[in-house]
This record gives sequence, C-alpha cells and structure tokens, in this order.
Amino acid sequence: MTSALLSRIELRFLDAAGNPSALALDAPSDTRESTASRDRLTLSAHLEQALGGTIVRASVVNRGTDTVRLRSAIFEVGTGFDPAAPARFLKHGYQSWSASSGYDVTASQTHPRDTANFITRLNHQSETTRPPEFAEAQTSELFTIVESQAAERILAGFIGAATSLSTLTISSPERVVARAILDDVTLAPGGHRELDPLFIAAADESAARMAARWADAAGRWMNARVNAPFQRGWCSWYHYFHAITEDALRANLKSLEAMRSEFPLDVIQLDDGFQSALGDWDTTNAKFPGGLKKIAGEIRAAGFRAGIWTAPFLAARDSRLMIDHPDWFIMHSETGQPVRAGHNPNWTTSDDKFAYALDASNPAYRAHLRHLFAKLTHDFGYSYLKLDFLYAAAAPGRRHDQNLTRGETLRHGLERIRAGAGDDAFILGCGCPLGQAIGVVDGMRIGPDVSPFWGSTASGAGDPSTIYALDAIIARSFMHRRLWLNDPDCLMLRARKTRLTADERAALAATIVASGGMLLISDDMSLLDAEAGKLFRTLAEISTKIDSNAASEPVLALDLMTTGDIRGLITETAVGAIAMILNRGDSPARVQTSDLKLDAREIAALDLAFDEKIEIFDTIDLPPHSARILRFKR
Ligand code: 9PG
Repeated sequence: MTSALLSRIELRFLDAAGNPSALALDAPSDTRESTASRDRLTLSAHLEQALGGTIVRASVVNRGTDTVRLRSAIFEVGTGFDPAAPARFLKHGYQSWSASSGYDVTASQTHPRDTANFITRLNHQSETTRPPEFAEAQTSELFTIVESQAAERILAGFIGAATSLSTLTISSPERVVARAILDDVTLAPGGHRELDPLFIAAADESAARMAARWADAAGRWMNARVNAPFQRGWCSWYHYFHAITEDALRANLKSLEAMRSEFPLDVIQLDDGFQSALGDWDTTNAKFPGGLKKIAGEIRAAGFRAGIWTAPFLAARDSRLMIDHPDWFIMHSETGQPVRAGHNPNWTTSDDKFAYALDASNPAYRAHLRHLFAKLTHDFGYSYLKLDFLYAAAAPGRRHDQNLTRGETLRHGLERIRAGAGDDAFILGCGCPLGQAIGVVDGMRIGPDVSPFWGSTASGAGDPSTIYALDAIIARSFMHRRLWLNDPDCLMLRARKTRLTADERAALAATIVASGGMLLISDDMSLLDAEAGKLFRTLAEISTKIDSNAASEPVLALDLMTTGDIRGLITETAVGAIAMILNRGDSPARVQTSDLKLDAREIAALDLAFDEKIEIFDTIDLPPHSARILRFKR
C-alpha cells in the first residue's frame, strides 16, 4: 500500500506594500509544531494521526506592525506514484449542480469551461479565473482521489470548510497540490487565522469507499446535521416551472390529501414562481393572491409541512430589496457595479435580466436575512426551506468586510438564515458550494436538475437533462447521512406531458431510491393513477430501507472513477446487498454479473412493481435508458 506524505506548506500573501510574497514550511513533522516566519508573519503546522489518515492543522499569526493580505495556503502532497505511469483522479464538482467524475491525469491544461461565460464559471468553479498553475482541467473541488494503474489510491481533501473555498490540483501522478483560497483577506497586526484542516489517507479500498471515508471525517469535523427524519415530499417545479399558480398548488394539495395512502408524503414545497420579485421573498405576485401565510396555513391544515423556495443571495433590479438597498451587493472590483450572478428572463420585468449577488459580509443584510427567515418560518409557517442559487454569496468582487474570505461570507450568510429559521426548520441547500454548508443545512441537492426529458450523452453538458442528474446521484451517493441528507432531485411518474419514456421514468426512480436520498415527486397529481400510487409506495419502502441503513453503511458508486454507459450503486445491508444497475447509453446492453465484481451470490431482481423475482442471473439485459434494482443474497 502506498503512503501519502505532506512535503511542504506555503503561505502566499501580499506584504504591507502590496507586493506578492511567500513563506514556506518544509517537511512538517508529525510530532511537534513546526513554524516558519517572514516579515514577522508566522505559519505554524502540526499533523495528527486520526480517522484512518493524517490531519494537517495549520495557522497564521501576524506579529508585525503592518496589515498583510493572505492569498492562499498551498499544501504539497506526494502520492508515491510513478510520475511516468498513467493515473486517474476524481474531479469533484464545486456546487450542487456541478458534475463529478474520474479523469486521466494529463499535462493538458485546457477545459471546456475555460472559454465559457462568467456566470457559467461562477456557477461551477470556486474561482471564475484559475491561476495558470491550477488549471481547471487538473483541478478538483474540496477533495480528490488519485488512483494509480495498479489501483493504489490516495485521498486528499479538506475536512473543514468554514473558513475558505479550496481546491486540489493534480498535474502529475506523483503529486497533489491542495490549496485553501484566502481571497486577499486582511490580517491585521496581532491577527490570527486558523486554516481549514486537510486530510490525507491511503487505503486498500474502492474509490467510493474512500470518498465515504472523507465524508465521515468532514461530517465529524463540521458537526454535520445528519439526523433529520427521512424526507418525502412534493415539489411544484418540474411540472409547472415558473407557471405555477396558487390554484394549481391548491388543486395538488387536494389531490395529495385524497391520495395520502398511495402517496405517503410529509412536505408540500412551493418552488420558484410565487414571489413578487427576485429578492422579495415575503410578498407574492398576481398568481398568488392569497399570499404566503394563507398558503402555508392551508398546507398545514391538510396535515402536511409547508415548504418554500427562495434564492436568498440573489436579487433583480425590480425588487424592493435592490431598489432600497443598492449598498447590500457585492461590487465588481473594476466597474464598481453590482456583480452579475445569474440570468433569467422569467425572473424580472426589468429590461436588465441579470440577477445580482448579495453581500453576506454586510451585517445589515445579514440582519435582514435573519429577520426574513424568522418571518417565513415562525410567522408564515414554512418549516422546509429550499435555499437556491447559494453560490452567489461566494462571487468575487469588493465586499463590505475585507476580513472575510468568500467561503466565510457564504457560511456567515447561511448561519444567519439558520439563526432566523431556528433549529427545527429543515433547511435544504441547492446550487450550493458543498463544504461551507456542512453543519448548517439538513439536506443538500447533490446534482443538477432533472427534467421531463432524458438528454443525450452526446449533447453539450450544462443543459438540464435527466442523464446528468443520474450521473451526479451515483457519484455523490456516499455523502448521504454523512454530510446531510442527500436530495437527488425529483421523481416524475406522469406518463403524459413528459418526454421521458416508461423505461426512463423507471430508471430515474430506481436511481433515486437506490441512492437512499430524499424522495420528492414533481408531477401534476391529477395525471397520476392508482398504478403510479402503487409504484410510489414501493419506492418509498425501498428508499426508507436504504436510508435507514445509510448512516452505518454508505451507498457507493460501482464506478466512481469512470463514467461508461453502464453505471451502478450498491449498499450492503444485514440481509445482503442492494444494487442498482443503469444503462445510461443509447443502445441495449447485456451486463455480466461477474463483471460487476460483486461476490458470487444469489441475485434477485426487484422490478419496481416489487414483485420479487427470485432468479439466478449470469447476465442482465438492459434496454437503452433503463435500470434494474437487484438484491444480492448472502
Ligand atoms: C427554480 C429552479 C428549481 C431547481 C433548482 C434551480 O443555470 N440555470 O439557469 C439554472 C436555472 C435553474 C436551475 C438551475 C440552473 O434550477 O435546481 O430545482 O428550484 O432553480 O428556478
């Protein structure tokens, strides 16, 4: 087994005159604190052996008489791999919607997003422009796994994220460069800053199991909220989109009340489309004449929990918020204008269709957040809060408080929302950089949006389509009940008003339930019949079973480091393993069960009508865009 080694830590900063400078600690020892100083700025570090690996703790103190600005802290980790042999790395995505998959380690430094527009880069990268030595093509967010040709693996990842965004760059197989991004924050004389801890481990286990090991460590370090009850709910978005009305919501509420035994749901969540303007979350537009408090009251009177969508770090030009508080925004450092963080013609009646990033480093705006979410929760009665487009809080630019990194700004904003909503509200993050939300949110969207069509493996990534959502659900299933409850996004069961085929709908359902994550449905309930209800109950049973096992035994991708046409998930339970095999490709496939590298066991296929077929399989035939759930008995 290989052993990974920290060889160097370098702190990069701007000195009192604004000139780039650096100080480095070579080969920090694991027995005592090592230090290095320059201009009376001191970097200290020590290593701890814990959680099956090494935790690197580092901090900075300014003992000088001038303020300095901190750019980044760089941690060089040797993998022990042959620099000349091929290797792969996991390129983990930045936020909820960003993709995660394995890539060859290569010298190539170009990535398709390098030439994408600003908002796309802001969405999917912790930095809109990467420094040349940390090319996007070679960079993973928050953690990575590097795998040699001999299937030796090392894990390197930050297990704390409260104080900075962070990346890992692999430009050659023998080295991982981990980096805490410090955004030129000021460190005044006498000031002290702890860096987020880095975790390094080598182990003889699958890549997915190593990822779960990282999530265990990060969840512990950051006091992850992992104990919320399993969530089952209805969401307005993937049938109605922006066209949702109060009447349509009420019609679904009536149906859900009547079909309670077929669709055992707890939460009814109103999504985007109710607000009077983007930024004004407590007032409604003409489609919702009753107002938010009345709607929550009706949902609760019917015996459900009321849920609501907001994008708390965004506002459009026509919002009261932006008109009244132009000084609450992150400002572009060159133009002095508010930073554009989204674009959506449905969000505003202004000619300007951009949405702007609010500055959560500003205490006045944070007080507003606290007040707003106290109102939505305690006054209006919403106890399930879907917070969306959260990446906006980490946009680059001039912020009110120069002492906060972008990562801290995001976290402070989230913490104020939690303070307003209270401990009992279920907070779901969406469009959210992952690390900063651990310990604040109860649930997290872990993939891009599903949609009422499949998409194509050949089409350019980025269009919402179900296939990309499935890839993300598979890759990030290990996070469930370690960092939060995973939200794999919604099931759609309707057979009309959709372009998903029956196989595609079942593949979406199978992937969601096999992941153990939350079970949300997004259909016009009047389109669903008794058969759909029977299917839903089955899905609820399977997902509850996998969820209740997930805290002790993670749900793992069969193929975290490669994305082929055949993908899968597996989890071990007391009575055997439950697996999901997906054919995401456009042609029929025959899978040899022996190729799945599972122990030879008796295999039963659970078709989704849950008529258990006890059969011994050597091969499984999968039509294009289809999935099967299998049970492997011991
Ligand atoms: C509401 C939706 C739903 C959905 C969220 C989020 O890049 N984009 O333009 C983009 C638009 C919408 C979107 C994601 C990305 O979806 O994930 O569940 O709440 O907002 O607007």
